[in-house]
Amino acid sequence: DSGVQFFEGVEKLLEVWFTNSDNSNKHADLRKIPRNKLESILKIVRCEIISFINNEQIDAYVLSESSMFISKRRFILKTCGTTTPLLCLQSLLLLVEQYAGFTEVEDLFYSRKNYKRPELQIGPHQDFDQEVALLDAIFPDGAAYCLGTMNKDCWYLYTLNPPRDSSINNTLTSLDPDQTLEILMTDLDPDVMSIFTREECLTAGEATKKSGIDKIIPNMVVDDYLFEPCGYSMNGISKNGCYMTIHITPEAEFSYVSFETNIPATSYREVITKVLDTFHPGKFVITVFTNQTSAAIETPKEMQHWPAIGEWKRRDMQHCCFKNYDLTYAFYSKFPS
Ligand code: PUT
Repeated sequence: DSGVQFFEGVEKLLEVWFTNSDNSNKHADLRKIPRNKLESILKIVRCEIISFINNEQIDAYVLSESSMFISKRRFILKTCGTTTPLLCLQSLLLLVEQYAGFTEVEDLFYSRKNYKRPELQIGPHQDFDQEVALLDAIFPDGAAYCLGTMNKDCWYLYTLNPPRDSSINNTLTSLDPDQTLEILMTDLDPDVMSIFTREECLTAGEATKKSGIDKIIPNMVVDDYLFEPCGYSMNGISKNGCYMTIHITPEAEFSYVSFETNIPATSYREVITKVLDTFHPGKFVITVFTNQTSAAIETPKEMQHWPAIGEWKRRDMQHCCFKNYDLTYAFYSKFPS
């Protein structure tokens, strides 16, 4: 025992899209939910807001445990540690109806990597079955998946996948282009991780520059935070509503870094390479969601041609087709585990 207090960097990620089935309220907007109501939701989740930036398209919050992004009809909550995001779901749905003016959940994604120490989590987050039971009680069309190796590194997903009926026009289908890239990294280079400590950097801005995070997706407005004595979070947003977010648990015994963005690109090869060159992980999971109108629609096909990325070899790859999205999951590592 090294005496270092364990911290679970692996996040639970909830993304919910809302709509009005009959277009009844053009002024519906999730950003109408008052700040004190958001704070009460986050209390249920066991975290709090520590910083905020916004523009016309998106509100971005750095939380004590990761991030929250709110735009007109998309709500994203990403929380690490022993937070309990699924416990706030019912209250969130009520607030959305009461304040934001949406009547329907159009799409929902709840995902996470396997934890390093699942036994330290609080119910229902100790195992995926419990999480699924909670979600199934709310969503009749929910579908649960595990991608990757169930006894080693894997990634869980719960999403809405209603049975298709070609005779009915699905009026809820969104045509807005959308895509999400996530890279979840473990066993990171200790020399890179030491940047994200108060011993090596006095400010978050210094860590952002020194690590090269500012170069991964340039020209974003950045809100970064360096924790005491170590740990780092950043949100980046751009005028068109795109976001990026990075969260770092640097301790060698349980190092973890997550990267997520929704920037459109015809290929993610460059951004993935930049992320890997910045953090030097031992292993990582990549997930890419693309909908029918996304510029990144060819990414799943392109990824089939990446049996290796630099020094990392692909150990696993899976592809799923959902209601509105295609999903590609891949796991890479330097060494076979
Ligand atoms: N994290 C889920 C992403 C879905 C597509 N935006």
